[in-house]
Amino acid sequence: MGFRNLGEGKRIEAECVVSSAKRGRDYTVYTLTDGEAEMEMHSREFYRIGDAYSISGTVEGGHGLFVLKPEKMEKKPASYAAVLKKAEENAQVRHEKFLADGLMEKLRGRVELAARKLSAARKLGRFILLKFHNDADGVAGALALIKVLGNVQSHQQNSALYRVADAMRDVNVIRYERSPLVVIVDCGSGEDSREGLQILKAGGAEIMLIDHHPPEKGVEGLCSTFLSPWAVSEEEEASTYPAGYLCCEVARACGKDLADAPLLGEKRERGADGKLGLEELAKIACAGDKSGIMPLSDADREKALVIDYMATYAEFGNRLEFYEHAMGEKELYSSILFQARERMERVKEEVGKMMKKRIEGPVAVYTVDFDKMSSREFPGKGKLTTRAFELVMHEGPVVVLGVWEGGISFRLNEDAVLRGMNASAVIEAVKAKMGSFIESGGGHGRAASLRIKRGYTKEVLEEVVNQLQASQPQEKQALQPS
Ligand SMILES: [Mn+2]
Repeated sequence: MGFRNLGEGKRIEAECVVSSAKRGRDYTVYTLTDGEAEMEMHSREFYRIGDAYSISGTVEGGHGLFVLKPEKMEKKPASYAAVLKKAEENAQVRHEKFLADGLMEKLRGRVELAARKLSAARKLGRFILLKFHNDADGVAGALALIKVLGNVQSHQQNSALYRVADAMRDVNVIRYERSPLVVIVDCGSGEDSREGLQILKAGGAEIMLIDHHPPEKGVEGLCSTFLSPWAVSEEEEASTYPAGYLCCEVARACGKDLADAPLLGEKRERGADGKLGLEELAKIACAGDKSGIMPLSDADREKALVIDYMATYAEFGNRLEFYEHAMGEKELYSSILFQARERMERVKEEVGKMMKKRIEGPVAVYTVDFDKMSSREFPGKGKLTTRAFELVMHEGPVVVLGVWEGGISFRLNEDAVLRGMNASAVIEAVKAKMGSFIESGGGHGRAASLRIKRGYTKEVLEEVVNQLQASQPQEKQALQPS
C-alpha cells in the first residue's frame, strides 16, 4: 500500500525514503517517496534526507493536497535499496531521435539506463559526486547533466586517467554519504584507471562512467552504468562520439528539451548567442574534441576554445558555476577568446618550426619537443600534439610524437595505420621492454599517450623511435601483387 490513489482518511503503510526537507514556520515539510509516488509530511521531528523508513499513518486534507499524518515512523536502512530500485524502474525516459546517428541506436539502452538512474537519484535526494575532464568536452557534459541533477557536488578531473590518488580523495568525499553515486564524465575509463575505480567501488560508490576513451579491460564490470561507444563498437569511430554529447542525450532522455537553459544563474545576460542549451553543449563537446558527428559553426568552435582555455588553467576544486559565469559575461568571454586565439596562432607557428622529421618513411615520423616552446599550459599536451599532427596529416602516412619531460603523445593518420603502424602496439612493446621507466600508457591505434618517470623521457623516446623504425612496412612486400 504505497502513496498512490490517495484519499482523505486512507490508511497508509509504506517503505519510503525522505527525499527532501523544507523548513516551514514551526514544522518541516518533508517529501517522502516510496519509489512510485511522492507524498508530503509535516513534522516537528528531524528526519535526515536519504534515510529510509517504515511508515504508517493516515492521509489528511483534500482538493488534491494530501498530507501524511504519521503514527509510526521507524528507521529502516535495509529498505533504501528496494525504494531506489523501484524509483529507477518507474523513472520516465523520453524516446528522442538522437542528434547524431551511426552507432547511437545501439547505445540507446545504456543512455536510458543512465537517464533512469539519474532521475531516480534526483528524486531520492541521493548524494552524487560529478567528476568531469578538464576540457570543453568534459565541461559541456557536466553542464548538460546538472540540468537534470541540480546543484550536485562537482569536481574537475585534470587528467584523462582515474588514478589511485583520485580514488583516495573521492572515497574520502563520499565516506559518510548514503549510497553515493559517482558520475565520471570524459575520463576514467582509459588505460591505468581500473585500479582507481576498484578502490572507489570498494569505498562504497556506485559508479556511472560516461566516456569515449578506449576503455581498459575490466573497467566495465566495475560500473553499474557504462555509457561508452566502445561497448558497442570496436572501430576507431567509437572515439568520435564525445562524452559531452552522450551526456546531452542522457539529459534529453530525462525529459530536458534541446533549448532548456541550465539551472544555474538563470537571470544573467549570456555571451555570443544566448543560452547554453543541450544542442549547443553537444556541439561544444564535438568542437572541443574535433568530432565530425554533427555540423558545427564557428561559434561552436569559439565556445569550445574558451572553455578549453579556462579548463586548462582551472585548479582542482574549481566548480561548474565558474564556466557558466564566464560564458555569460560578454567582456570576460571575448577577452578569453582573444587570448586563447592569439595563443593558438602562436602555437601553430611555433609547432611548425619545432617539428623534426626523425624517420623519412615509408611512414614518416615527426617529433615535437614541447619543453622548448614558450607556452607551457595552454593548449594541453594532447591538444598541442593534435595541432602538430594537423600540419602534416595530409602528407601521406605519418606519425607525430609530441614530447615533453614526463610524457609522449602519439597521433597517426589512417594511411600510417593501414601500413601496419599502431600507437597502442608500440606502447605495449615499450612497456614490455622498459616497464620500470613507464608510469602509465595506452590508447588506441591512432591516438595514445605515455607517462614516463622523471629523467627517463629521452631513453623512452629513443625506444619508441626504434619501435617505429622496426615496424616500418617493407617496400618490396607492399609492391607485390596480392
Ligand atoms: Mn572527450
